Amino acid sequence: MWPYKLQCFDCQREPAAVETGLRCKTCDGLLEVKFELKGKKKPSWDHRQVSVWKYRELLPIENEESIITLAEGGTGLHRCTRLGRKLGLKKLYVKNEGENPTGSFKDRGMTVAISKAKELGKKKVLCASTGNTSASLAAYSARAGMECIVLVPKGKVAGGKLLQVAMHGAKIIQVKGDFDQAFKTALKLAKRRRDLYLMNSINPYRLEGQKTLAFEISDQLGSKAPDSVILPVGNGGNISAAWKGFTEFQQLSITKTRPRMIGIQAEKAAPIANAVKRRENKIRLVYNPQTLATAIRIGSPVNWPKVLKAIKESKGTAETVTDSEILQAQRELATLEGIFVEPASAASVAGLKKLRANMRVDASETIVCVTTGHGLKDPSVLERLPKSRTGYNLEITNRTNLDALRRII
Ligand code: AN7
Repeated sequence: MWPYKLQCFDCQREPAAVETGLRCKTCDGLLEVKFELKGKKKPSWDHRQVSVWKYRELLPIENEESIITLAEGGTGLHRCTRLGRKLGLKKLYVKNEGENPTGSFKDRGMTVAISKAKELGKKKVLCASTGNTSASLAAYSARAGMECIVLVPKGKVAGGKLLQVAMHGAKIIQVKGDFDQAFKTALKLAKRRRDLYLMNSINPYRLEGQKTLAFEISDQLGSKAPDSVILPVGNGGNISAAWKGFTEFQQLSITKTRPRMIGIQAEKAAPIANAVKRRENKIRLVYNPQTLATAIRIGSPVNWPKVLKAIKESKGTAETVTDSEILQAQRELATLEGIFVEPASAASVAGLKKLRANMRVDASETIVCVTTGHGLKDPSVLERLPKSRTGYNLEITNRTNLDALRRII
């Protein structure tokens, strides 16, 4: 690990004794890990396999013995020629984060944050979640031998995710309300109970793990940053972490350029995309956010200042998509490319389609859509598939012959 400091994202102060704090003591701003990269050269890591810990010099863990890992990162960057042709794009890639150990991008951040928790001597970890964060935390805390408590919005978490949390033995608290209320409760709890360490993306160490998404994309493209990166946005941790990653690679002269960062939200849960569209530098909270992409059903995203800065600095943009656009993109990616992602993840592809239709991305651009979670996380989508996709009935009797299938095959 290279030396780093914890710093306030807003007032740039270095608050004292912040190792366990989650906000700046002076101005209540978000915290950020800062590595001093001036004059530094790329570490000699080319011989290491692509993974989160390949980049350990740029991760804030002091002792290698503290590392808790399930082999995260190293996910595929898949060239998508069939989908690309349909959208009139020459160089379209999907970075499929569903290939991580618990099936979502959250594992990148969790391996780093749980390792930090261990370094800090924490025994109990806590998060509020729309599903994936809790599934990931439940797995990593089990691996670390720590107690885990998760707060989830009752009845609004996809079945696969809830199964994961239950299987790993975390304590599940079902909150009557949505994610934003669950998160508020978790924040209060973490303030009151110092023995509980909050692992949401307000935790700056988690975002350090998540920035490796940008490192891997650049490495997989041969030390080149793409022109545009498109991600689904909920709390905004991932898009801001990816921007930090692209920035650090440019500072180390590994890449020459940085991509446009493009965030996609569901139409009725879009505080950040709406602020970008209105050219406002603050968000307006969305009360009672709605979308079938439950992972990004968030109206009060904690990382919004980081997201708006990333989009502005990168000359990026944001867009909204409807639930039916999301479902259609999910099916297209699955049928054209063999990549099965959960609805929230398909929002990035749905957003790309919309931007392309409005000529806001060029045919020759190198574009990376990040798909954040595996399709098996949310089996409820089966009920929304057209009948033609869910099969035909065949009764087998003594007299059945293959002619019965002639109409279909
Ligand atoms: C599949 O699990 O917030 O913008 O509590 O599960 O970094 O919040 C999940 C978020 C995108 C949004 N795609 O990422 C949680 C949670 C999937 C997700 C996002 C989430 P951020």
